[in-house]
Amino acid sequence: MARLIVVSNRVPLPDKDGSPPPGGMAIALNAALKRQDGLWIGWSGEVKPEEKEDEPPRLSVREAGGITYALTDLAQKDLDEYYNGFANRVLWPIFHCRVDLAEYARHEMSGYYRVNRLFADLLMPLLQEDDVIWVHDYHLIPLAEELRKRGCRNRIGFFLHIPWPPADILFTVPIYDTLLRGLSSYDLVGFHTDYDLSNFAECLRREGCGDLLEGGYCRAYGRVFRCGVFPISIDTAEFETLAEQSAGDKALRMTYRRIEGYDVAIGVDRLDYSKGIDQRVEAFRRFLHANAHRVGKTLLLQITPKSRTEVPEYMAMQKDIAELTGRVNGELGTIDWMPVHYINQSLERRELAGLYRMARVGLVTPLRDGMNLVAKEYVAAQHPQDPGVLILSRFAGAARELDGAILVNPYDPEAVANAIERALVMPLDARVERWNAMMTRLREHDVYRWCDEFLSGLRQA
Ligand code: ADQ
Repeated sequence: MARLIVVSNRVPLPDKDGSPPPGGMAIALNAALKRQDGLWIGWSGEVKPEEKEDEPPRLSVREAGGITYALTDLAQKDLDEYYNGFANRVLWPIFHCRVDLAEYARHEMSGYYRVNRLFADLLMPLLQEDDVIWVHDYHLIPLAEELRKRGCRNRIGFFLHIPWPPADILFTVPIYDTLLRGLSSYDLVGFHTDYDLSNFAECLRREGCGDLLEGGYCRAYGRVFRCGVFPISIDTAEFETLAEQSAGDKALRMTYRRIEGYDVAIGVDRLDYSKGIDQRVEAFRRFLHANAHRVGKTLLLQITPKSRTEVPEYMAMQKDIAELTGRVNGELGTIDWMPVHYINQSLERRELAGLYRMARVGLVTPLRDGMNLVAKEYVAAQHPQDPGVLILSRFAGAARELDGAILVNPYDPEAVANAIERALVMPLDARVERWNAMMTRLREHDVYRWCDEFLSGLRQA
């Protein structure tokens, strides 16, 4: 079997005993890499010391659990321009349809291409003839083109973890055509949903540079390559087991005792404007106003680790959400009850699974999301005989699959407020029926299947 090379901005390293870090995607990719004598290459997470900035980039290579990891440090300037700059202040907001938040700077765009060239330079000498390369996410769109320029003829696949935007939105990126052309150097380009794929095809058509062909192929910039829909998923069985175990875990029960007895709605998201956290808190406030009998009996548990703290929009958002939750708690809370529990912490997966299971409502209301794995984790963690109800934004990729959820428009706080009440009064048989439909899908389409389908698509490309 050909060797597999995974390239991503960050590389989830195994722990001291060689087990992969928690998280469905890392576990599935690790399994595939182990089978295929794999190599995972990316940024080490470390900044190059200033005195070494002019030295040529180097890879530090090590092996763990049958996989080779090749990591490079990046200079502060690279990080500022490529990661915090073009990737997270242009591509992330625009691909999430937040043109208003995008700040385009030419030097950052050059930094983005410079780091992609650096990755190509580092990878080229490691390549063997039959290696299959799988590139992940918006940080590395130009990588295949850079590898091709250096003579690489290997199969290269690309998977986009975030949504692909509609044409008029993409066209606000001043170098959108360079990005589109970059993707045409891959052999397979994968998206989460059919909406993303059709947005991509529309961009090519509008630009007059390509279109979809029969049988999952695409022609663009004179090259034919495969394009497909590969909805990412979770390790469903693992989450079911973790949630079951949490019921008998005494230490966890102690942690929960303060919220036991309340009807809990749970939100779990990285701190990011795409996740719609402030709109969700506002919807919860309106729900309490509209349903006086729920006051003192229901609470929103919002678990939100900070992310991308170097990007100014993220710092501002942290402050806004903290202020909003404070206002709602001040307005509606009493000495013995707080409506919103807002926690900026990262939790262990077993803790998350236990909290999902005790929450009667999973409130997953991003303004836009490539997939949203929290929605799938919430479903997998439910008790089969007494499942909670998932309220899901229609703008999350997961809404294309999880048809047992109550779908909502996250921009409409009254609709979300009504959905919370509907979820809380939903009879058991309706909850079980909805949950069964979603769980059947998640058991069949777990993260291992996602990984296998992408790799077999790439082999056929
Ligand atoms: P994210 O934007 O990070 O991922 P998501 O898919 O929801 O979003 O995944 C978040 C993961 O982080 C989940 O596994 C969740 O359990 C975990 N997590 C969140 N808060 C946590 C906390 N407080 N403690 C511990 N773990 C926490 C990007 C895209 C998504 C896409 C994924 C995968 O933005 O749309 O679904 O990649 O492709």
